[in-house]
Amino acid sequence: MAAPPATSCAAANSSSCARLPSAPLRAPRAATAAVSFPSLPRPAALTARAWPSRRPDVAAAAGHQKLMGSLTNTEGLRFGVVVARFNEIVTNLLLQGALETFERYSVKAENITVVSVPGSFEVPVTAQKLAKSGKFDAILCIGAVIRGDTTHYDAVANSAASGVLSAGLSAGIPCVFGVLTCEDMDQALNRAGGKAGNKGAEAAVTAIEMASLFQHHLG
Ligand code: INI
Repeated sequence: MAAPPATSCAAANSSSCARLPSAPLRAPRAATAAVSFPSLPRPAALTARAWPSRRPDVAAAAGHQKLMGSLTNTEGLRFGVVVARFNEIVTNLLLQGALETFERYSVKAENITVVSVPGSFEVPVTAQKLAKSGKFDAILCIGAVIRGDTTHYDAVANSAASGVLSAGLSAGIPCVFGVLTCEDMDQALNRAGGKAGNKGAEAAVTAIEMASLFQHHLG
């Protein structure tokens, strides 16, 4: 996996700066809690979209306080990961990308709980239950909704998106949307470690930043 770009940050509070580690992955740790998954091929390199912006820090330059989650201070952050088994060939790749990313950012395996559910429709209620348990700083939701010949796709995709949103709003805990909504399996695989990167990995970066923001600044 290619090393992510380092970033600079003009914010006064250095804990808000997101400098990404350039060190290679450490040796794999023991499996995370709850479920075990078969070994899978490595996902492709992450795309740049999830990385912190390199643009000038307007708020800090103007003297305002700027709050932003850190990707480096992940000590003690706890994550729930809800993963749908429907289209499992895709969701396993997304999960793998997410777990590798958590490890890369030094989130301890014992602080990650993976919960497996039948389909993306079941993700929101599970995410809400975890988010309200008080045991997690953020919930990462993973699924793959792929358009078929029926309108079921729209119902599942819309329910997953609005459900994950309302889970986060009602619990007051970040619930991150790592559910792919795709036209076909090719498109889904491209986003699960293929040409378009790994959206599970990108969603994990978002979950870390949001968990840190809430833990360190908005708690
Ligand atoms: N679930 C998915 O996660 N992805 C899909 O593409 C999908 N489609 O297209 O049907 C899907 N359906 C199952 C759904 O999530 C529920 O498990 C089911 O309706 C039972 O509630």
